Amino acid sequence: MARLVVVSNRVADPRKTAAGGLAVALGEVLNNTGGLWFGWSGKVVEPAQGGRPGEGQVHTQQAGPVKLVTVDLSREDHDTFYAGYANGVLWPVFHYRLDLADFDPRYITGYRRVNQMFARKLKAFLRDDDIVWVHDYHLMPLAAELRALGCSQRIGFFLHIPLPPSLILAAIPGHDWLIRALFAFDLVGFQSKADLLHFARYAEAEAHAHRLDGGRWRAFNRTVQAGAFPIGIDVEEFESLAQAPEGREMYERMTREYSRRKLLVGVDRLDYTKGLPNRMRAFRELLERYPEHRNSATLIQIASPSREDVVAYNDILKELESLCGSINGNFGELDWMPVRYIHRTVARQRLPGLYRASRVAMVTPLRDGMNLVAKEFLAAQDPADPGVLVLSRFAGAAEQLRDALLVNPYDVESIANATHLALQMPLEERRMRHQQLMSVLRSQDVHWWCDSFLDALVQAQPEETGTPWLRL
Ligand code: GDG
Repeated sequence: MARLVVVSNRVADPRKTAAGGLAVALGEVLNNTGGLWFGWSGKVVEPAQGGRPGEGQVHTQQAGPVKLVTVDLSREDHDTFYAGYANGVLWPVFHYRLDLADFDPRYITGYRRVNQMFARKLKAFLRDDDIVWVHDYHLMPLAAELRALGCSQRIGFFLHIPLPPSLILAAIPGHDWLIRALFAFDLVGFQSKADLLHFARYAEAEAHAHRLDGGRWRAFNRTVQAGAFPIGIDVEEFESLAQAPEGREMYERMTREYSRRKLLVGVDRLDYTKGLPNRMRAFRELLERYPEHRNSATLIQIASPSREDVVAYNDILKELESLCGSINGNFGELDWMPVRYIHRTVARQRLPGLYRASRVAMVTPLRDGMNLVAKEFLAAQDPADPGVLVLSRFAGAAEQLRDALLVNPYDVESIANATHLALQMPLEERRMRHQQLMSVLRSQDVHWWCDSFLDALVQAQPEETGTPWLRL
């Protein structure tokens, strides 16, 4: 294969385990092709230090055979492109939360400016036969900007978060520009069939695209191929993490500590999409409705800090703290705390042990592109005595993981009932469900995801480039 160039908002060093499964999987292809990974350095430059909008210093670093290229952002660009448009408009709206979006017109200007800058800086590193793979909602106009500079490489895009139905998308000022920009890619990948359907409906109804064969749509003088490529995890890497000393030590410590209790686990970035308050209400409902779980069931909820400079995240933090406090205050005993809430990041090596010691995982996002925690929990289980996954039907993972206990995350009683079922599920049924779920996980793991996307990108039919339609 030609050299792979990955572009994403943040860049990880694929040699470090802490980077996670995605970085490891991309790292493998990057290593094999002597590839390049391009994105933001994570550094914000204040005006007093010379930070100017649309400009940023470029840093290069070699990570084995892979070149890491990163760019600094000025304060203005960070606040408008990253905090403003990406996380204040696209993140909430794509998760169906129009009520949380802030359509300040400065944000879209910053978003365009940074995508233009990324295109300019990246172009200097590109070779004619590179395959470029752009990731996520921060960079939707990147191919259009590269095409406007004359780049004709094969360029694919993968959206890690959901794509909402047209009527929600259409509420974004500039939505037509945003979706039109997707037509500058050769291949656009979504997490689920539902997201793909939303793209198809939007393309046909709003952009008047013609549907061609082979999952292709034609509009704006371009043809784009689109498909669902549900992201997976590195099952083997996760299984071996569970067997590694830190994973085992965590497992043994948790099983010893909670030998008289049944553990439930939740692991999420602290984000309003993850349905954390409703999960706590469901746990309270479980204790109210099914008193046999009092003095027995303990929910460990890891809520790792994220995007703390965005206001909506502080609201969710306060709500969660108050719910946990009131559950522990009302139900707790001297020797039993119903909820253990941890607002910190736990080392990745310890997660598999925690998952494996838990009888139930509560994965109840209100909306999620995929949700990798659901998959990691399953991969960490002991197949002879596995735990049960309670999973939101609105996570992309629910399309694949039909043998989980699927719940409506808005319906607190139904989550409580499913959790009760999960806690009581006989061994035979737990094993059967786990076996079915693992066969899905293994057949569509992160390597399958990477290979099938890149195969489709390589095979996508080449297109005319640099059309004036795409000038932004
Ligand atoms: C986006 C989409 C899509 C969490 N807390 C800790 C920790 N984590 C790790 C988990 C998992 C990852 O972070 C979270 O992945 P998710 O998929 O659950 O969610 P997002 O972060 O929102 O990811 C999502 C994903 O992109 C991939 O396409 O599935 O839908 O929203 O790996 O284990 N890791 C460590 N400590 C923590 O405290 N080490």
